[in-house]
Amino acid sequence: MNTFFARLGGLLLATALALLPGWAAAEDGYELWLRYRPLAAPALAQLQTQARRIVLAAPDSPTLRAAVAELQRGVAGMAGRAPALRGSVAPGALLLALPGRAPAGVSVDWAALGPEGYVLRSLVLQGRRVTLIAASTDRGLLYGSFAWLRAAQTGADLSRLNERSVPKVGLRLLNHWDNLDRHVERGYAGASLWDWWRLPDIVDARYTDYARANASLGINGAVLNNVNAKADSLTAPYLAKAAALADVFRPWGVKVWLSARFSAPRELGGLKTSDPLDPAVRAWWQAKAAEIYRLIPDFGGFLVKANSEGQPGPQDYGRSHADGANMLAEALSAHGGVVMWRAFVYAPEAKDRAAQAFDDFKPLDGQFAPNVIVQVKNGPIDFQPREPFHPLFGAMPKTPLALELQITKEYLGFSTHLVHLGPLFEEVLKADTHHGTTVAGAVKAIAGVANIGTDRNWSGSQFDQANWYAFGRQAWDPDLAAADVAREWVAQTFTARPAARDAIVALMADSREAVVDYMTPLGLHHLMGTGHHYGPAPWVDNLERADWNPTYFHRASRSGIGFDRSARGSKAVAQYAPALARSWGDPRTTPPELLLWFHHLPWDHAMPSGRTLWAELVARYDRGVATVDSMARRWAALKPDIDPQRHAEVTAYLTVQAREARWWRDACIAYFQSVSGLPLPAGTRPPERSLADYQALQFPHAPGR
Ligand code: BDP
Repeated sequence: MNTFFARLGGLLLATALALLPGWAAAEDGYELWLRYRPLAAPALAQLQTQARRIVLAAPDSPTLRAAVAELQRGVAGMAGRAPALRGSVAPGALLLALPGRAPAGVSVDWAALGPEGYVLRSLVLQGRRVTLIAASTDRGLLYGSFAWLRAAQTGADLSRLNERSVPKVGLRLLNHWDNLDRHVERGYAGASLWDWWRLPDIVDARYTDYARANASLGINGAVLNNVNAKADSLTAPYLAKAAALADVFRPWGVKVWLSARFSAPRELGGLKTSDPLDPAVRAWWQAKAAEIYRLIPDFGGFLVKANSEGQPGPQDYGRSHADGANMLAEALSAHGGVVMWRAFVYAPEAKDRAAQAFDDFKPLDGQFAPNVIVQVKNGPIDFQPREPFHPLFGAMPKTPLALELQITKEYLGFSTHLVHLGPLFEEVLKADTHHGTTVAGAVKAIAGVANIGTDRNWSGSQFDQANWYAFGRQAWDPDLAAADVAREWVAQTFTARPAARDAIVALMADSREAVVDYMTPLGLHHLMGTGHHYGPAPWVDNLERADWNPTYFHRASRSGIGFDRSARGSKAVAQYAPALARSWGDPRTTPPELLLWFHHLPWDHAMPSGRTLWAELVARYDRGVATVDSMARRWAALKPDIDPQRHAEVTAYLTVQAREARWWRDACIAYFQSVSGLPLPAGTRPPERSLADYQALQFPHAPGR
């Protein structure tokens, strides 16, 4: 072929690809929400005038350099040319300013910004229109830079910025349940990112991208290893490996933390005991802390799971949780470190598993050292599709608390089911404890059990990235609406076109209630299969511990269903503030969403809908299935708006989810019907298979165990 035409053809093809909204690039999800794809007019022209150069009114530092590099990368991606670093204020400058360095005319209440807050402001300075990014620290500038990039990517008017943001909760951490062999407990996104074997010599470039992504959300710490910890993490070779990661994370404001095994003094130190009151044990931890801080001067501290599910702890020596936590706190305090002591405890002899953490920890209020934070799961059982908030929130006024959320969806369909967690996070963060504060207002730290692994898309599915995103953004500002956060994520990740963007946001919003409906409606909980927690197994009643059995939680019989936690039952409802204890203690004033969490009721109990409880249960299972079907239809209609690679991927996942929502519905209805002995409500589709068929399904190799 004539070379002229060949060239012309190539040119036309290149032009056509460039016109597609960013689809020419591989869309495998690796770039997360930091894609920085070319903007279209008029946003493009605006960006070009608003980001012509970067001017620094701040001393050089690795964090400042990270901020500048990210701004340059973002603008280069969106506008085609990176803004140069220049010394003087000129029109269209992005001015990064710290107190004492800002040019005349900049007026900011620096102190009110604290160590992490920032201001983004469009203003006229010395007669020139510029954008000010101001903060009290270089970390604040980093967060402000990411906020500006978010504004640019989501289509905000960059000439009229006026935003001030200060995080409401100081510690915002990911908890990685990662083992040293790279298996991730409850991980559904591949292996652990941390290549402990090759560290510290080989430092994967992905560690930087991980830290960038966290910094873009304001996540400022990462616990690297599983709460079911091995003492090995505290040995010199592993500390050197952790230090190498800390070096990568540091410019991005992400501190390294470690889960500490309570029996380490015996296991590593050769001591005869790990008794927290033993002077040699205390000395061992002090020396260990000093060793860690020599390697990692900004080490965050320890996360500890003690006397929980077989882990060692102070009670092995007749000591209390406070004794154990305070000993570690003492070792860390000289270095500014913190102990996150988990309250996830339940003993086989407890009458009601949901009640135990409160019973054990509430009496310890006031006994913890100031640098201990008690870390409490969002609900009293274990990361279910819906739980009431944990009664400890607001009930330990003298103890700093942390809220532990689970981003990895252990009980919500792993990374296969599209379930957006923003609404779940919002529900708990904004819950009114009736102790004069919301849950978010009652905590000093928010931790999220990470859903991150070596999968190209980081989280196992495209939409699971949104759960990492939502966690970070809602931890930074718990007052944000989950839907607004989802809108930001969609605009940066899939499309900023309003109709398509909002359709995706609506689908995400529906997904949370859908999973509650098709798995555990009306306050039911823990009906999942043994060990793996994936599919339905409400019939299981033969496990080693009663409180691992689904039958323990739903208590269904011929006469009714539900766990009675009212005054007639376990009385756990009395752990809530009086106003809540009253309303949740009475089935007539308990919201249907929590009904069977707190009450055991006859199958013919009349529901607000006019149906019997039995008919309502079936209707909710049906509604869950119908919602997933509608999510799949709505996604299919979005095909023209989404790049082919990710559209196809999500479609495949939704197909699995639709099939498995039916599995959940059919297996649960088949089982509950076998117990209630009631006919299916008129017009109900009977389960596809027999109860025995569902009961026979086994999943010995499910991931994450
Ligand atoms: C449960 C998980 C288990 C964790 C435990 C915990 O099934 O793998 O070790 O919680 O939080 O959700 O300690």
